[in-house]
Amino acid sequence: MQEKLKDIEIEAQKQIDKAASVEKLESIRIRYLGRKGMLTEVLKNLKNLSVSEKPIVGRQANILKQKISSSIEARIRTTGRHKKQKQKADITLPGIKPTSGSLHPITQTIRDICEIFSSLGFSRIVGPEIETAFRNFEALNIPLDHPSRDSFDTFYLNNDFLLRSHTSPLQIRVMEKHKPPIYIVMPGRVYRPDAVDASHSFMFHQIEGLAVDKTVSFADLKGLLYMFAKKMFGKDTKMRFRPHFFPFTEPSAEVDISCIICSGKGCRVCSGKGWLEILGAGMVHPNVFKAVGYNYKKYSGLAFGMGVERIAMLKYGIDDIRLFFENDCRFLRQF
Ligand code: 2U9
Repeated sequence: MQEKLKDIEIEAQKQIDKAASVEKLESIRIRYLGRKGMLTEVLKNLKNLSVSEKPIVGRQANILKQKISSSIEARIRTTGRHKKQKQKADITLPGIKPTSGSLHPITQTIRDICEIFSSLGFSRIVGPEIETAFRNFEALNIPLDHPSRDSFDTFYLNNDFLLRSHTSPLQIRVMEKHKPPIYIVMPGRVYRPDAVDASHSFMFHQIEGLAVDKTVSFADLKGLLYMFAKKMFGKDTKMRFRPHFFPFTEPSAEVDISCIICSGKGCRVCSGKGWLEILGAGMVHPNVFKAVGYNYKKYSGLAFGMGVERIAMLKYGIDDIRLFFENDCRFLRQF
């Protein structure tokens, strides 16, 4: 009986090695391991063996059963892979669509804003986030003892360098190097000592603009920003200027647009006022021109600044600034 088992093993292995299809292997399984298969027959006939032979043959038959079964499985896997590789060449199968990402809403908003100013003759420039205290404050007419410095005084690296609190020091860099005419917009990250909540973040993005030329006027500033607001928020957008104070511009204004939700009637988004503040602006202060060595009698300049997150929140109806920085794909996928 033990010899018979050896013969079965050799023969089964030969057939398994030769089998070239899953169907063929299935028929081998039936032949050896099926209900009427050779090995099943051996096990059924155990009862006719002697008491001493019975456990030995039983154990060997079971081991062989396991061996043949594993051998068939292994062969199925290789013939299966062979088959799959062949199927790869089936060019009639539909393709697998790759998932595509999209631009972050802040990146998208920066691009939208810069494109509008580019169509109005402004060049986009970027600069370092680490700045000198001189360019971030003194050159912008914010001396050490100025009260407005408190809301900007931010992340110092040492006595002289800090993370910029606005992109304005970049305008200083440009004016230090170049003579007018200058027409530039500057997007970038800025840092403030603000506690994080739904509308504040210690880091956010700004876009500032600067135009310096021989005859730049407040009328140019109004016309430019009105054009921007219509292109960004729709052609029926209205705009108003409210007098304000900034150290680096004089005169200065805060600029509102008619509420994009209620068109000025008053709603929850505009707190019933009908207006939404979108940016600050003004004419460049003579002290700023002095700091960069420009003749303030020869040149005049307009400047403006806006928070990108605020613009994106208004445009897309987002009520919490933190959503921009959490990297939650459920939020980001909507853009
Ligand atoms: C130079 C001269 C003048 C840039 C300006 C504002 C007004 C302003 C705020 C809007 C919201 C900052 O992001 S925010 O918190 N900005 O209101 N910015 S005028 O004026 C300059 C800049 C550079 C050399």
